[in-house]
Amino acid sequence: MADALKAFEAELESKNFKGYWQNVQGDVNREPVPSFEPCHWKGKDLFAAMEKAGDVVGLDVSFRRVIQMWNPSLKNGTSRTLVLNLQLLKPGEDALSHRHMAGAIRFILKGHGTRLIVEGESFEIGEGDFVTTPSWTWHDHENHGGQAMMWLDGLDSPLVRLLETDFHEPDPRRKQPVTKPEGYTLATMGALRPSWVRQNSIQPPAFCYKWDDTEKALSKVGEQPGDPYDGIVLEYANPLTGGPTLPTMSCQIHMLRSNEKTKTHRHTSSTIYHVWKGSGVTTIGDKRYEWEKGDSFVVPLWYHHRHENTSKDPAVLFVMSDKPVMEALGHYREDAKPES
Ligand code: GTQ
Ligand code: FE2
Repeated sequence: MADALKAFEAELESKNFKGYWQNVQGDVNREPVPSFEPCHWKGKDLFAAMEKAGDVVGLDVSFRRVIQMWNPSLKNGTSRTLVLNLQLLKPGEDALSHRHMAGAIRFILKGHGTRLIVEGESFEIGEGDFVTTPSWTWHDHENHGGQAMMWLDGLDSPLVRLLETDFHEPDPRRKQPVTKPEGYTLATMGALRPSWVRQNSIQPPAFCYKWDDTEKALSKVGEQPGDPYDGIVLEYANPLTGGPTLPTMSCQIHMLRSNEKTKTHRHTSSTIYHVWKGSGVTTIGDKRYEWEKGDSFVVPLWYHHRHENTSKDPAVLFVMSDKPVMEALGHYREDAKPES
């Protein structure tokens, strides 16, 4: 009998068929089992490494001077879908223009005087500013100031790699011309919009969210109860639709107030955190991760997690997650851990 089945399976295989009983779908799990693990990157190590990179890695060697928060439980990337990088651009440097399928965001950590040029608009950026370069937008960076600039890059390139849909085009012009007036997008794609300009319904416009505004918003909502699992949360919304930052990622600022402790939950989206201010502890699964300014960490999907601000000052975290992907596919689920 067993021999007959084996022979049958061989026959199926020879014709490019597979029986469902041949373990096609592997072990069936009753709930998500992530294949990658939490990870914590120390800011001290990251910035020391980047200082070295500034000495030994020129833009002739590397198109962008970038160090990845590599999750060693993955071949590449920070989570299954997203990657968090640190980029350094030294005074006088130009990072040449290109565009790619991967959507990207920048969160500026250090310095001022650099310009990010996206789709013909030049954005002057400073610490705490947040800029999007949505999928397939031309982007180059130039540091004509006297200060080294460092920012976080968040990209959905691991997801693009999974989907194998990457297009990637170096700009034949090397640098793109600035064709839009200063402040163009802010003035036309916020609450006031020219009626004749047609908008892309999937990709948001490239947009710059200034830290001053973020800080103001934080102070306006800082006394409210906030979210029981994340504290105070501000999302960098698509200015046209109010939807997520990019179709593939939601970026947010979280604030945990003095000694605030959140409740425990889990969800089918994975989240990457970078500590912008303050210090605290995040429990992921059964492990505690003590973090401080400059650190990054990742919470894979379906891991229980909770946060605690262990200091008297507010803790502010820059956060990105793939929740929009899960929501668009109908895969988003969330559940609270019953209090013990
Ligand atoms: O600045 O264009 O961190 O293309 C990775 C890929 C930054 C960029 C990254 C990129 C860029
Ligand atoms: Fe890029």
